[in-house]
Amino acid sequence: FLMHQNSLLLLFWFIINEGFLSPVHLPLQGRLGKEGPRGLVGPIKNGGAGFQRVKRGWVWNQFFVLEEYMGSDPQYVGKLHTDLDKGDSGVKYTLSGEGAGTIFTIDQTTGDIHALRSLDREEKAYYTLRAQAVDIETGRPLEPESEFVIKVQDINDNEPKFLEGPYTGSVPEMSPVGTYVMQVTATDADDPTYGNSARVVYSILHGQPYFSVDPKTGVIRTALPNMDREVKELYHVLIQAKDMGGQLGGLAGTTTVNITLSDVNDNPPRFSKSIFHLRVPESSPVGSAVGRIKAHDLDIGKNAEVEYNIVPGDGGTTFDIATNVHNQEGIIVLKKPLDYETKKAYTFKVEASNPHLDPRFHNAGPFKDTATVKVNVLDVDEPPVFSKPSYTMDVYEDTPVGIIIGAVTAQDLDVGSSALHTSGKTSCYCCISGN
Ligand SMILES: *[C@@H]1O[C@H](CO)[C@@H](O)[C@H](O)[C@H]1NC(C)=O
Ligand SMILES: [Ca+2]
Ligand SMILES: [Ca+2]
Ligand SMILES: [Ca+2]
Ligand SMILES: [Ca+2]
Repeated sequence: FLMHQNSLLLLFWFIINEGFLSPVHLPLQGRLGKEGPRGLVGPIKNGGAGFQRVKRGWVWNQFFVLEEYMGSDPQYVGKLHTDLDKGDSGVKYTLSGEGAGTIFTIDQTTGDIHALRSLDREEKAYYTLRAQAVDIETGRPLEPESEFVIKVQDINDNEPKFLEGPYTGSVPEMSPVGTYVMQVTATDADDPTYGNSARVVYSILHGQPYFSVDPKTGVIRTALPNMDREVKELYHVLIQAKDMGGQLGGLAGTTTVNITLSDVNDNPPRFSKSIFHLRVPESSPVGSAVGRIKAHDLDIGKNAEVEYNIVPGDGGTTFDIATNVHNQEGIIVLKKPLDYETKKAYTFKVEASNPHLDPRFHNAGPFKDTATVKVNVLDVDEPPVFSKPSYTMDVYEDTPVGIIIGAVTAQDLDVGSSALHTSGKTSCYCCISGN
């Protein structure tokens, strides 16, 4: 309804401006008529009278026709007129150029121009035509042929459109209020040089209180402090662009903007428990992995990389710890041989920290976690061990069977159940037993 009222007002304005308020002899001169050089064609051609003669009636530059006109009758555009026309039908007006005869018709006698169909300014904003007035009897031109423009006058029939939408954007979590996220732009096909039909104002329909949009520029910024990726990572923001300067009655378009909070290192690694128990056989070789512990980090990527260290002291010298880069577990590695008979348990502290730190999050205390590792060494039923890996014995040839030629010694290292002897140490004598 408002749009129609607008159109009517415009129409009236033109009738008043182009018709009633113009000098009677210049009913067709457009608003821009004084500026264009064409306006001088008549007077100059007509000689020395110059600008005094400007009121002579064969001067115009621009007509206006309202776009998207829905009336049942052809829309009146304007009137050609020459002073040589005495109203006795002695003059014939003709039209040529863009749309002449198809879109625009002229009444040969009266010079009235009409538009036969509705026009779309967004498709074509100007039509350039030529007018001629000839003597109806002789066909002789009464005036020089004159070029003029019919301008299609804008109405607000296009809503702003986000041609590049939908959008995705990203901003670091924990950003201060007012941090730039991205810019969205809506385009309005209507005439930006006339009225407010293409004057776009942005607003946010969904996404408050987290984000805001600048009404003029479409720049989206954060509007809430301490937005935490580990709590909520993805936001769906709905932005509206409305023409008529955002006023009631304006046309609107919307776009969605998916905004992801990117990660910052605001979480230290945390052990799931304060004590880890490991049971390690005393026979484990040096360099082997004897246990795994895990500190979990809520962040992602680089910010979730965990570095493990054994806190110096106590039982720490027997073990080492390294990170499994695939799952960020701490792998406890045996650094020295274990011996159940010598030491049955070890206790040491392990620290988990991030190698990539963000100094903004250090004021809330140490950015790491510690846990205790208790290792129980398991006794292994070890076989007896010979005193030497090999023995050499010298024997004379012809030595008779059964003669002792030497002895080997083996020892059982286990405490308690000895397979050989209660002393734990046994010697055996060797002799030649056969051929
Ligand atoms: C925004 O997120 C929604 C839901 O996750 C998804 O369906 C849509 O495709 C996303 N839009 C863009 C532009 O990524
Ligand atoms: Ca249009
Ligand atoms: Ca328009
Ligand atoms: Ca518009
Ligand atoms: Ca984080």
